[in-house]
Amino acid sequence: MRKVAVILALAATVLSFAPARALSGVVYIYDFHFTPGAVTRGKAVKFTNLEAGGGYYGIPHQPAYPVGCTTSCVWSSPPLRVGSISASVKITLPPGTYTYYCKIHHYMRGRLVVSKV
Ligand SMILES: [Cu+2]
Repeated sequence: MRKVAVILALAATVLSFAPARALSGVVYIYDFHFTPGAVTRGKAVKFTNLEAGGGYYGIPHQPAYPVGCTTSCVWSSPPLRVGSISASVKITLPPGTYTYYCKIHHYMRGRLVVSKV
C-alpha cells in the first residue's frame, strides 16, 4: 500500500510540471497526434513532424486553422514533409482555447491555448 502512495506522489509531481512544458510553443507531430498545444498570444508555434521524416518515406502533415473559425483566425503551416519537416507559424488569436486540425488528415485534432501576454 505504501508503494502505491509513493508511486501516486511521483506521478502527481511529474504531472505538475506538464503545464510549464505546454507553454513552450513547440508542437511535435507523431503517431497522428499533436503534442502538446499551447502558446502565448502573438508568439510563434513551431510544428515538427516526427513521422519518420515525413513525405515520401513517412507521413506528411499540415496543421491548419482552428475548427469552426471565421476568416479572421485562419492560419496554416506549409505541408511538413521531406526537406521541411518543421515550420514556425505566428499565431495572433485572441486569448482562448482553439481546436485546429491537419489539412491532410482531417480527423487529427490539436488544441491551442492562447494566453494573455
Ligand atoms: Cu496529418
